[in-house]
Amino acid sequence: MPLQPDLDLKTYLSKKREMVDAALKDYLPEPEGLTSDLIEAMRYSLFAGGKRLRPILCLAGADAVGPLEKDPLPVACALELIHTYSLIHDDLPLMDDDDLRRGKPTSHKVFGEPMALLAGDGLLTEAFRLMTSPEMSVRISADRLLRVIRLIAHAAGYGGMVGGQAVDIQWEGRKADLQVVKFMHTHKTGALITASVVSGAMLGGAGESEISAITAYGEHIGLAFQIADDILDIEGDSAALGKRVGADIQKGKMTYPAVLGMEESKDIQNTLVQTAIQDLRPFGSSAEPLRQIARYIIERKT
Ligand code: GRG
Repeated sequence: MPLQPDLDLKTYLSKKREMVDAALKDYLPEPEGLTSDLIEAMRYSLFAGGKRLRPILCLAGADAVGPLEKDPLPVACALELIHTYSLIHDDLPLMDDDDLRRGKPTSHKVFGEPMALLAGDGLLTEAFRLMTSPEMSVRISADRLLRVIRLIAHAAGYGGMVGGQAVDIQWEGRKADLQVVKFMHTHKTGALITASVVSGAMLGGAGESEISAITAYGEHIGLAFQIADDILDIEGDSAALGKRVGADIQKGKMTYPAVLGMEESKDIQNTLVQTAIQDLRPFGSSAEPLRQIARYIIERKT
């Protein structure tokens, strides 16, 4: 896709989303045989209408450093599988106990708790199978691919998303300070967002200085994304979001607005986005999608 400074983000996002959706349909098996209910549950959440932000960040990270179009797709889709698994597990009664996600009944409401748990497990493990598919090793060197997989495993695991979720659960209903809330946000949400854009850049052939710049960008937008999510939970529209608002306050979750107030939280998210855009200074117009995505992250309504 030719990239220009006057790029229309809406068109860019919808083209990438279509590309990801088509690939996901291709990669996921059809429900059949004895495991058809499990596959149905995996597909239900995956195709429930997410924004596909993580795969798009992966593709945009690759676009920023090189003209490759197709190579990152299995990794981009794997990121969405991991994200979807985390949402299914997060919605379970033993965690956040939510009935609605992406505007639809949550997985356990439709398929029951055991099948929802297994659908999440199935998506997580399939992500790693996808990243190691022969398609990936045709043009990406084994060293580079291993580095990408290790990065994503770290971001999804105890050192990232799972670790952040554990701290989030342990601090529910307790008054946390900014240091703890920042830890939760950067791990629970920020880590996978950072890994998404960095993995794309790595697959696109980025050198070490480009990887450092993109990592800084990812960390800044990752935290901004979760602060925006905190704000949407207070000021957002539940119909547009496809989930109930006000849940954080009701569950006694520690958020940026709860610790710092709304005005300061908005100032911080704006500063984070400006910093993220500055992180991209080494890149030219090829990074324009990433610049615009940074702004979109705090302007979004869903
Ligand atoms: C259960 C291991 C485990 C982890 C859960 C990410 C997470 C950790 C829980 C999700 C809870 C939540 C609502 C976090 C806020 C940030 C977030 C990940 C929002 C949803 O992401 P979007 O807005 O969703 O990208 P869509 O539906 O567009 O894909």
